Amino acid sequence: MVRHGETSHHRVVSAAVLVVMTWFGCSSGADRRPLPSAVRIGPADTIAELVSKAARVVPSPRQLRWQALEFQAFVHFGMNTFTDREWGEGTEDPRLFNPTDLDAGQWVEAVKAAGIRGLIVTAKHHDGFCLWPSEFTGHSVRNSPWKDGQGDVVGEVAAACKKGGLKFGVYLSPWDRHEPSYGDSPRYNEHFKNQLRELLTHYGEVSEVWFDGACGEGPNGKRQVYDWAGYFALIRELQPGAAISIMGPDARWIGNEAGVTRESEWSVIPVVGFDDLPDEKNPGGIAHLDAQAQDLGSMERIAAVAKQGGRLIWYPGQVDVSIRPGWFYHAAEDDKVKTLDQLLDIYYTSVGGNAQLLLNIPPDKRGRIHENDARRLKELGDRLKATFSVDLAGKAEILISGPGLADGTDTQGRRSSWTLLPTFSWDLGHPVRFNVVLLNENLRLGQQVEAFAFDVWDGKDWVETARGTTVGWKKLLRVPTVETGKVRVRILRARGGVSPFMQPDSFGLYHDPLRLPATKDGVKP
Ligand code: FUL
Repeated sequence: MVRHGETSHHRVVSAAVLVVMTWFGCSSGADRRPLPSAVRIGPADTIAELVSKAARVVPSPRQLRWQALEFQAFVHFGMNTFTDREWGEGTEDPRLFNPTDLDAGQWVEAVKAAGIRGLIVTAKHHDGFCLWPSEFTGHSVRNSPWKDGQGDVVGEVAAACKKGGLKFGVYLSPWDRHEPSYGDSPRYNEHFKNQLRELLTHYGEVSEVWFDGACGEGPNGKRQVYDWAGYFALIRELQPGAAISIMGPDARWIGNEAGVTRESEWSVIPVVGFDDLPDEKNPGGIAHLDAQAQDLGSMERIAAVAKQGGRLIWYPGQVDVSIRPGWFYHAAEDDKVKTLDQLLDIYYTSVGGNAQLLLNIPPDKRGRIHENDARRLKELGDRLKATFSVDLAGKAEILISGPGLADGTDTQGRRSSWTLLPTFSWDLGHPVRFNVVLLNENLRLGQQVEAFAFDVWDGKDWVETARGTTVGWKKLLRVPTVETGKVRVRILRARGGVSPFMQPDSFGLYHDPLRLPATKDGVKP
């Protein structure tokens, strides 16, 4: 539990602070039970009760570690790299897999240059070809000419990640177009768990297991009933630290493959149904939700789900997007690598929009990240470093005011709970020139902010420069370049005891030296 006031790198000065701290204390820790990562909601809950339940849901320690990674690399590599396809049939000859110069160390260095902290490799894609010498199929590197069948791509990648200080994760496609037992549900589930066991026991620490939801079997295709609960339990047993993403309980798909986040990304998500509340021993099954819906977590949405009966879970978003049009390498796309501006837009709206960014960079037939992609990754990393290495807010003094503004009514006037809406002001001591603002919430106390405004002092008055909705793990605002000695954030709507900006690194001002002044994207909510 954060002890307010002690951990802040900003000096707190205000008479009002005592009031606010008392309120923080009441709202977050009055009863000393740990905050839950899931709660039930039902038709009997009033709006005020739903608001207070939503305010109390927090991430598991595993989810918090996952969120802190912020930016990971996805690496699609396999049979498709050699057949120039996106989805293989499962009938490809393993002898086609033959990288001439595979260098996992080069992958790691290339992605680290962008500031990436973890890497997830496609150990098996839908075609069933395994990048490790699985004992449970012949459809693998073992029957390829690469290293005379003695090679292990997964092993080389895991070792390179360890050496380079990157977290290591695996993508294992549940849909398998090669495996003969696929469709014979119990047999395939056994097979799949055997493969999972290999991946989770032979390669050291695995930080994430990524389960894809795609299945292209048509109406006459094979029908496999996946044993999700069994897969999850095995992962919890063998790699308790690993997050299970997408078809899994720890992180949800953002809903598109274009790198687009919602304006309001909530990590507290209502899902229909009273399935067992997941916990560490019982990760439960799949949470059924429409990951593509525009509104996943507003109070309106929570109220609608409560009417049917359900639960609120902590379920943060992950943005998977490729640096090229395809997920796998195609020489024809060498000049279609996303531009630096496109990548920056994606970075600011995902990492800076309460989501994790999983950027796919597909190695080529040599088994290396192509020069064009590597160059772009380096440009991205350099630009982010130039922007974020100095926090211009430094040791600014923080002033908290406005706790008397106690009105928790939402825009439709439907909310009856009382929410205190503070204003946080920073006196920078001297004029500072910046064009990026960083805000974050202490997620250990849940996600609270529903709307805020950012103002700068122009010497005479406060001028509103940006407005936003959710904050969550991190909100990055790109604002027009401005020079000022005072800034403030007004919380306009919140669910519970908001405690943003009270910890180290929870507020920052930065200057992107290469941003053109007053561009169209000047103010990004
Ligand atoms: C999709 C797959 O079908 C694509 O091939 C790719 O792996 C992407 C990340 O997920 O569902």
